[in-house]
Amino acid sequence: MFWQEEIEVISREELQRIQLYSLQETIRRLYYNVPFYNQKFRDVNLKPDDIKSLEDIQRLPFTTRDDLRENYPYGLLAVPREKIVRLHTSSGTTGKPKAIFFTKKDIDQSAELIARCLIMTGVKSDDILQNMMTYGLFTGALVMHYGAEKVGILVIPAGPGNTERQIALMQDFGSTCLHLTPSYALYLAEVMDSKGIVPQRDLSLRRAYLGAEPYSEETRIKLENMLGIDIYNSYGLSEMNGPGVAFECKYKDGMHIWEDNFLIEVLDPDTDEPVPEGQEGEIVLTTLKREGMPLLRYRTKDIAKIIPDTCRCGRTHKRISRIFGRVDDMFIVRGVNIFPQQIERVLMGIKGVAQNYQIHLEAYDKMTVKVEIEQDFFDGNIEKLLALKSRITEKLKSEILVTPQVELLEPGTLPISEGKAQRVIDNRNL
Ligand code: DLL
Repeated sequence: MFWQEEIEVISREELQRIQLYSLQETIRRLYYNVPFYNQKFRDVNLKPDDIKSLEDIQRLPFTTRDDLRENYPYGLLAVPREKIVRLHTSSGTTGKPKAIFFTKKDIDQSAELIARCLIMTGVKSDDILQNMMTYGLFTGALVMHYGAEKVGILVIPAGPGNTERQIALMQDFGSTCLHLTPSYALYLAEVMDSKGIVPQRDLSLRRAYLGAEPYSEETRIKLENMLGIDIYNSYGLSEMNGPGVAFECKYKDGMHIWEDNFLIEVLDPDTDEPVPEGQEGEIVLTTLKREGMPLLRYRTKDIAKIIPDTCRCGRTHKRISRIFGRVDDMFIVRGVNIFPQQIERVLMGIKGVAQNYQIHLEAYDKMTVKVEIEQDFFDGNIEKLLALKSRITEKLKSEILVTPQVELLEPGTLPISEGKAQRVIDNRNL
């Protein structure tokens, strides 16, 4: 089922023709309307007419998060301020947030992309979406909300938190779809379990859309089993509208990136050179349809790869893999590069591990993985507990090549997350 069949199954040649046209148009607007980009073009002695093919994109300057911060608040607008109808921000760990602006047309376009995503997963007019992302400056909830309304389904603007009320809403209104972060989904599943709610029996849920933070295939499988639903991965970032950049279809084998809206490059983060399809690298995105605040070659810092073949669903837009991690998420223990994702993948694949974990970095060579395990393990049988602990330690060691300290905790010990979880607590003085 398609939202707009024509564009979703368009031939690659035609898609590239549209991309080139949109790229040239975007560049012209940036050159003439945004002093920051005008200067960047001058720095490399480039005029809009020099861009004659999609490959020429490699001659264009990058845009970084720091560029967004330095031009905060209004410096990157490509239209008069009066044409802007919405602001979103994305906060990083340091400094000013990044401000992202939408014109009316941008709002419509982002809703259009979400509509494609939802329909792609089989949403029909009788579906009911409980939107458990945060409403407000974060893009997660509002962008999804407008897209779901465009499809014409009932949206429950629940926002995150108050998990018992969330479950009551699901029961009272028969929610069929959920939109939330994976860490909150893990907590939700745990609460349902502790209250004796069997989603398959007591609720009408069919699917959930999980995104805004990395999670592994193991977590998807665990949650699908606990909740008895299909879980679809959703990728996006505020700088590119928020959710709706790339989304899984019903085959759940990579996320289709809407290439008529976003030009994707996958670059080696060290050399900035493109890597071959199928190889991991940093995702770099250029907006092709943005009116208010187009961005050129934006360094997302997210690491993923393009899945080379075409998808069984018939859509011609390329797919990206799960996001492996962020370039800046990586930490080093005893000289070994480690991504939090690797630890998550191992933990969520081990029977007996519950839903929550945290990684504590204490010194250059000391890392503690605190992990909640199922309540049954605290029945006084120390051997069973120790066996689980050594299984977790061994499996982690074989994945990350260093031996972490492992601390087993009862469910409900670690802080819960209703939005993006903080998985790594870095106590080192680096
Ligand atoms: O998280 C937008 C969003 C909302 C996406 C709801 C999906 C669903 P930001 O707060 O700007 O925007 O954070 C963007 O989150 O660069 C990735 O590092 C990470 N991220 C987003 N989706 C995924 C995903 C929203 N599916 C940053 N898997 C991105 C892994 C993700 N990481």
